[in-house]
Amino acid sequence: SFYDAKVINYATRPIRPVTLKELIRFGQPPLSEQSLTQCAHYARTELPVRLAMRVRAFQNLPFIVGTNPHIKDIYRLYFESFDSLEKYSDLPENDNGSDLEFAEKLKDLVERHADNIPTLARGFLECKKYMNTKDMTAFLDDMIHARIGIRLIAEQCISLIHASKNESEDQRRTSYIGIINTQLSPAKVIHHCADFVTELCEFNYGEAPEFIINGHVDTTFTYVPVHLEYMLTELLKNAARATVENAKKNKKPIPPVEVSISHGSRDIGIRVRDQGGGVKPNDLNHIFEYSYTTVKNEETEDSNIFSGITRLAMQSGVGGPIAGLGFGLPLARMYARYFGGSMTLLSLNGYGCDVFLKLKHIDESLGQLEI
Ligand code: W6P
Repeated sequence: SFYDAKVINYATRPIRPVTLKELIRFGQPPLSEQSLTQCAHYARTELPVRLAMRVRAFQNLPFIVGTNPHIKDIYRLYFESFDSLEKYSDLPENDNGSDLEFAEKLKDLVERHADNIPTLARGFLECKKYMNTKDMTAFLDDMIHARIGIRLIAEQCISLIHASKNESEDQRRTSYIGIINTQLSPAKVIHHCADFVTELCEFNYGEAPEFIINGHVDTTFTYVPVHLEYMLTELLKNAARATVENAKKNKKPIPPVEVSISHGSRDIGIRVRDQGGGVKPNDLNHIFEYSYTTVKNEETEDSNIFSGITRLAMQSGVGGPIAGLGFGLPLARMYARYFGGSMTLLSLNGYGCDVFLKLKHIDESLGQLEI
């Protein structure tokens, strides 16, 4: 059809990777009309291509999988988003009269895609008998990776357009360039996440471990704060849950969770150390898999969510947009890897776990990082 041809036309264009350096350059204060126009132009031309590629990825799923209502919903959402942004892609580069309207459009898009991952998780859980684990994992890895890039481009553009429309003394003084913080303090983010997890944990279990934060607590680096918050919340939740459950099981007092920060020559390192009893060797290989991949027997969705390994990858018992679907840890590692970092878990079986989160100083390798 006419629409298929249009999608294919866009989906087969090469994506133009943007470096983080460039994302920062777009918004280097003082914000000039020209750099803003460049950012808006980049978003207007790049997002339809990336959205069209997502549409094609859905179209290439096995037919029966595409008929699942959850998956069909997300497919439609991508299709509609592509369709609504495509008309902006042909505007001349210096036509910035419609920037605010475009920013509103992007905001709407970002909001409408907010629940994609839990919805996809449910969809694939229902379809797992029609698709092999390898293909499903590849689809989800691809989808989630692309989603991170699409959201970064959209949110940077929204943020810069709004900043330019109400530029004040206040904004000129902050360390933010769009959604990027050039002076992000790991210690502060850890404190913030630890407070949140403590509350969650007390609500769930009636008690919570103490969080000890040490190492290079005064260091700062350039990073996307929401990414770091997501990863740390995920790690601290898992560490806290293992710690409390293990202490209860052994009728022992709850030991602290220790979070250490290092500022190395290439990486910012964060080690989360718990005494939660560790992970069984058999489960260790599955801890970063999407939950459904570890479910071997034909269980109902509910019993699957709350059984076995899924519990490890589960967010907390309450709230959280992806609670219970076992996407928390694979997603956290995806964020870590996005800018060249890593997330590794080591288990001292019977005692506890160390998780090493390493994030590249983007300041020092700005040129090579692509989104
Ligand atoms: C555990 C399992 C886990 C996952 C992620 C982070 C910490 C921990 N601790 O026992």
